[in-house]
Amino acid sequence: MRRIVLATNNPGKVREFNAVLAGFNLEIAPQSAFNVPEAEETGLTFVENALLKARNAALHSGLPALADDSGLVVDALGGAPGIHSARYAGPGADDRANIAKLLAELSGVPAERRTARFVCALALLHHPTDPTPLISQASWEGVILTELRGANGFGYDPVFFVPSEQCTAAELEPAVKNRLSHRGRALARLAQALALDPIPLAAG
Ligand code: ITT
Repeated sequence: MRRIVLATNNPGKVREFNAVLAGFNLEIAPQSAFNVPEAEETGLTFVENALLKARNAALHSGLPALADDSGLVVDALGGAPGIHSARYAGPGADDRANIAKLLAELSGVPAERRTARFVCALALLHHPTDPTPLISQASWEGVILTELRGANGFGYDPVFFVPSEQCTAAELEPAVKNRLSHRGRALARLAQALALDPIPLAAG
């Protein structure tokens, strides 16, 4: 069994990764097990920040590392909150505060202009100085509602309406969200890249 460290401190992401990766031949170690310090997310793109987080976790754990950088891109806000989604309402902001700020910024914007997408970039580094990481990215289209609906998921899920399902991401069963979502589909692409990868992940 190949062992990798999952480079995230977000419990919502951990739940989704563990559910999707359960079918892979991988043993997933949380980065909390290695006291990995917070990575400085200085990149300007999701991909750059995913690489920074994976490199930081690989360095401090000695294991191959998988990181996710993700966020919500809202057309009427010029792409905000984007790479700043986790702390949109300020340092230490929680999901409620971030959603409240999002709805305030969109106040008065009509339904047809409330289009948005979740974006997820994944980076898998074989080791900290790996010059050939595996990268995948996917997005998920939706519309931002004016009020919260549903209790599943995390982050902006309660205001992210999914047209194909006629409900919010927070009203979807977790398995359905993982099949449709930016993260679920980026992971499926990463699995394809991993299957073709000539570089072995070190056996744990
Ligand atoms: P790590 O860096 O430790 O992984 P984080 O939450 O700080 O955790 P990001 O910088 O990638 O991670 O921020 C992603 C934010 O985007 C996340 O906190 C949510 O607010 C939002 N987000 C990402 N995926 C989401 C999803 O599936 N559903 C709802 N919100 C999501």
